[in-house]
Amino acid sequence: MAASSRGIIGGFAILAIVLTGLACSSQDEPGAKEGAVKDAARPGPKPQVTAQDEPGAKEGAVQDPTRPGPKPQMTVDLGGGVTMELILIPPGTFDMGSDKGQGGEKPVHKVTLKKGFYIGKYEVTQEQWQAVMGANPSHFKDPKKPVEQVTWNACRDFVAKLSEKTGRKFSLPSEAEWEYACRAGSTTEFCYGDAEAGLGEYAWYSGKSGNMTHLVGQKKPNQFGLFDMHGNVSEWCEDVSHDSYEGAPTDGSAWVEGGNQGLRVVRGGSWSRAPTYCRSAIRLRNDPAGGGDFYGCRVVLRDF
Ligand SMILES: [Ca+2]
Repeated sequence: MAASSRGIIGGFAILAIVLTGLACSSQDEPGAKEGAVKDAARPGPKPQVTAQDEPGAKEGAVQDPTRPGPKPQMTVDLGGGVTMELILIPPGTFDMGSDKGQGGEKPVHKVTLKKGFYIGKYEVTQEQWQAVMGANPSHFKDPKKPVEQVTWNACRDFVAKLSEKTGRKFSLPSEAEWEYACRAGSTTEFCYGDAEAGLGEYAWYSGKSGNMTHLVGQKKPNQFGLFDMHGNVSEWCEDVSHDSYEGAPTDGSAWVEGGNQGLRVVRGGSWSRAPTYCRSAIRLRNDPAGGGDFYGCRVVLRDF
């Protein structure tokens, strides 16, 4: 009897170890943290699949194309055969910043985005900029390359004119929206992990870019299905630059009070930057009237 009991107890112990092991491996996966959408964090290049759940959709829910609600992707017609694709990012909570990064990336703090939002699947391209603004200021000319040599001020003009043209209210992303979208459930230095060695699969960056921009969407997307969040062109965000996250909003809104009012934030690094400047948490900044051939943007749509 005693031996049998030990056997049963032993069996439970083994089961507990197995379950514990499973729990640990699950937590190690990107997206296993609170608020992350599990489907969106699954490995594998299935962005369309990962983004199909609507905000608040339960894991494993069967997709029903007839049910009401925002669609996982949206295509905006800009006329002349030019379109812009957006991807719906689900609401959630994430840890913004990095304890291992530069001062401005600290302290790591929780941010909760209560509502989903659409964000550009790609950086704004030159043909999109041309369709909205009637000109193309870029140095590395190609309709399907990201627009560059655009200032923060010019990008604000772009989203205003894009809003007029389409009747939808577009904005530049907040830093929090940008980082949440870039991380796509990951807690690592890059959307795929910590190793700089893997960056070439996801990004055009210094030493691997041929010292130029590239057509958008050529590298792997992140788990939300977004391309070129790391590298290609750095992306202007709405926020004023702050030297740290002390006092930062925790609701995902742009931080435009206080700080260095003469500087705006750029995110994600570019074709001219080393890997560390392409990390998910890195915060760079510049004069809103400044810009070079490594500054571009990506749009968000919050009202839908
Ligand atoms: Ca980029």
